[in-house]
Amino acid sequence: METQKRSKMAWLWENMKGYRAIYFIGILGTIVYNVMQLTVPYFTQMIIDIFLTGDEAAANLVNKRDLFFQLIIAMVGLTFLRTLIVYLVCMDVEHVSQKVLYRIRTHLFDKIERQDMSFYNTYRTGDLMTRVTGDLDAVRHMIAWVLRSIVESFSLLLATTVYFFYMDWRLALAILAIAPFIMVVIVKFRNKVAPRHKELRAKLSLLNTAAQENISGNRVVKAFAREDYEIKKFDECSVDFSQTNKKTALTWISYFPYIETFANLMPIVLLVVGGLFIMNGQLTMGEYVAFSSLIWAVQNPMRMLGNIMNEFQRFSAASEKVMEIYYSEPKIVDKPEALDLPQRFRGKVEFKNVSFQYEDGNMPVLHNISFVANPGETIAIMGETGCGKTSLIQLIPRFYEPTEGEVLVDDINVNDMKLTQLRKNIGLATQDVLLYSDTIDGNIAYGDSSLTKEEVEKFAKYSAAAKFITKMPEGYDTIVGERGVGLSGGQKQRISLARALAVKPAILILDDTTSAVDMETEKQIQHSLNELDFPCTKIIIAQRISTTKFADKILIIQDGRISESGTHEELVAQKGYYHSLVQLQTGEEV
Ligand code: DUT
Ligand code: MG
Repeated sequence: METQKRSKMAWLWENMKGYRAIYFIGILGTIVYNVMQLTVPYFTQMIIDIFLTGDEAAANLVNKRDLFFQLIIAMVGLTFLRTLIVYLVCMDVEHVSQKVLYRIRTHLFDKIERQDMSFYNTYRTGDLMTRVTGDLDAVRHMIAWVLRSIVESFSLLLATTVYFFYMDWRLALAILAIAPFIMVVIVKFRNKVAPRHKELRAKLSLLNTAAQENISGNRVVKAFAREDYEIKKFDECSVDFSQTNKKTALTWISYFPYIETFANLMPIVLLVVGGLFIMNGQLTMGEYVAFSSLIWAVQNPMRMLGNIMNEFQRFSAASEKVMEIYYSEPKIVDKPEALDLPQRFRGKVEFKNVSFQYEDGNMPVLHNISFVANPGETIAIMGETGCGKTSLIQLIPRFYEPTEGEVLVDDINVNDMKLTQLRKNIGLATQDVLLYSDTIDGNIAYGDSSLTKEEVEKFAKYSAAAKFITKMPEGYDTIVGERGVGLSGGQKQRISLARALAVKPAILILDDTTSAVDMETEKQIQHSLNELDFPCTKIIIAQRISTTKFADKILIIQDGRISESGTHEELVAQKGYYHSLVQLQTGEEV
């Protein structure tokens, strides 16, 4: 996989393109303000050695008064300057991190949006949500904090080391001899904490999925009075997540005493070795104070490293998830040699020996399907639930590709067409109606936002929706969908039909779109479908004879095979499945 090929840091670096220079300035600033930390102890050392201790201290205080004040002013001035640099650096890296975050997020959403149908069968919404929110934040944190902290720790450590060696290399060596022990502890910690973060990330995704599914599926929960059960289930996820969180934190806590012990040994070494050196006259008092006031600059980076390592592992676990989507490619894409067909299609649909199996399925769903729908014809598809009707029509807009055979539109294999050109010619009303949280007007005009108000109303009339829409308090401006006014199943179906019609498709596909409307309304819809003011081939999945009766051809699907095909009269005469359906629905002997 591509994810493995590219390292996480290289990926991050790639996405920092255009901001690398200004990020580098921030990093440079970080080095500068950390090295500047050494100036205060340096001046302090000078003040002590010149004005406080030594034989000439009293005389110097009189003779070199100016120098004394200059040193004090320099100390204060540099402190202010340092604060200013810290502020600017923080602004700088924050800016870069937000820009990079925005770039990755946009790319990620783009990827998710363009994925195949099968992608959505694989990934759960809650998991995808985690990737575009929490995981991305870990990536941002890497740029805004982790990398900067690494530079901060190392520049401080390095500068202090150099300064220590400059003052007295023996004492410096004695203090720094402790550092390797701390490093060993930190590497051990890293190995322990890495799997914890992976686990934590997985638990977070489960938690988000549970929340998302419960919120969007709350009606089902209510219908079955399963609130308590779901609350308990969520609580289990929640407890699990917080326990894993605690475990991760405890991992650090269990290593912390070792690091603290080693870090606290440093001042003791200074006290003992430094004390001996002063007594022997090898070290001035000023130097001792400088050592002592800078010992934190060695201790702190050591302590920080644990934290940095922790955050680094969080980034590592999160970026892996982000990169998986970042580099994912939909399988169903335009071929490089795809034909350019900008004209409106005539609307001929042909299946030639089509067989199909879902990637994750273990059995073929469609077997050897062949039929032709000529431009303008109406083809009805009927069959028991689960026989493969929806699967069949999903091959026309190339949501999936047949495992065998060909699907042709206007005598061209759909695989050789450009996806947008193909799909622009198809109006589809799916079996599960999904409306957006938008006005009714906005929902109907979803496929073509240039639609005028009059046209929207016309299509609402075609789908027998105009009457109930005008009765609503705000008519076409009523907000529907998640937060809006509730609609009945049949009302939703009719809006979805209007939406499919509004693109004036050459091929109209209706998947059980009138199942929830009453007979009378259905009749109206049928009438207007015959009177459409644009040419259109109709492929209609339905259960009712009344819907399919007047079709040019009726296909009966049984277990993924076409078992009967012909007009109403022909099929009734065959006395097969269709015939029994007619008897069942009309209650008459025919
Ligand atoms: N199936 C899958 N994966 C999917 C969708 C469906 O394996 O993503 C299976 C389930 C079923 C068969 O394919 O056994 C046919 O499903 P389809 O949805 O095509 O059936 P239908 O004829 O549309 O049934 P219904 O009338 O209930 O809508
Ligand atoms: Mg179906």
